[in-house]
Amino acid sequence: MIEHHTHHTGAGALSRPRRVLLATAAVGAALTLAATGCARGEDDVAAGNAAAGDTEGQAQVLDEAASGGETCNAQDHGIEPFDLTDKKVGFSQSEAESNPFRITETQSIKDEAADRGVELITSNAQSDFSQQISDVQDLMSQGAEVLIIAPLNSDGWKPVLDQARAGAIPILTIDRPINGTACEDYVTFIGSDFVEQGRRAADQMIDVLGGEGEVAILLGAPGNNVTTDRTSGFLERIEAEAPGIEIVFQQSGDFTREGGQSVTEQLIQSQPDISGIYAQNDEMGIGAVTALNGAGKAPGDVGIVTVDGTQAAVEYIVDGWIAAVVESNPRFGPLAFEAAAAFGAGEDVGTQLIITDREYDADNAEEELPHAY
Ligand code: GZL
Repeated sequence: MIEHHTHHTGAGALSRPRRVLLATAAVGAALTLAATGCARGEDDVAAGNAAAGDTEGQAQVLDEAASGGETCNAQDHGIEPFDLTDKKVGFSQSEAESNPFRITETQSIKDEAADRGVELITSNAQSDFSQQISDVQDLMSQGAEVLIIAPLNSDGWKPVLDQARAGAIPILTIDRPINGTACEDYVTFIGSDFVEQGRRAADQMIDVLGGEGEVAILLGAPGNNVTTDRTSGFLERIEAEAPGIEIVFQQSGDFTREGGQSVTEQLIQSQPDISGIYAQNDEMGIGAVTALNGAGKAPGDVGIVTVDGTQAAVEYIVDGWIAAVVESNPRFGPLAFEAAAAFGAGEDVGTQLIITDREYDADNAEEELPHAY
């Protein structure tokens, strides 16, 4: 189902200073401490959150040091330069908007389009990949001339890529990448560093367990890089920093609350004294809390670390159920439209733009709760 959002050109569209999103050389910088293989301490968490700046729906801080890849411009891509405010933009959302990550992500796109006076049409594939392919084809047949896609899976996009290329329709991917060739199949990927999120979750798990114990992983949905990257970053850091921690269970909860709850119910049957649970998103972590509570566990009995940064999960830190949450920032609207506008104006745009993610734990959850979504 395609929704139509038309807005009058706001003054903001003309007065906005345009930052060219050039990929800078990924030299070491404060925000990529963990990338150099060393664990993050509390002051690194505080420094990272401070650098994330004001993130309630405002323009996201680009983690320039983590952003890499080549640059791309309209000429390289074989597309005539354009003024974005003259174009109809199509946005394809992947998962059902029951997850606050998806609700916030879609709202960020809609808000930025309205702010810039850009005509927007949107679709939601309700977590069905074949539906998302036909959604994007429908957006193009409804006249979308620029596409912003939050892909459910990273592979299987060839029919859409071919159709978009034939129609000189630039694609910007947010949230998860589409496997293809930058500046041919898509202009840029804008998202988090999911491997880094896994490393940061491991640092938090090591901290809460004191480096000792048995840990279960609630894996995300299969078939996309978020799950594989959040797993590889976590395992890499645990192996490097905490030989006393053993991973004794890994099962997918499909990134949903119901999935997290049912997998955790199975887990505590087989491992009643599990020390820690790494849930690869907040929704599964919240489901895990429901299961643990139902099994008579108390807050803090199990060290839970999750990824996303939703209000319910950060509130669970305040309540003592969850130990830490690594943010996965969904507010891609400002960066996506800034990249699309710069690309249309013929400017160079980085082909991999990494967004800065906050971190929440017992030391800062109450104070930083307003940044949660
Ligand atoms: C991350 C995004 C993930 C979120 C989950 O960019 O793709 O998918 O972390 C969501 O909440 O299901």
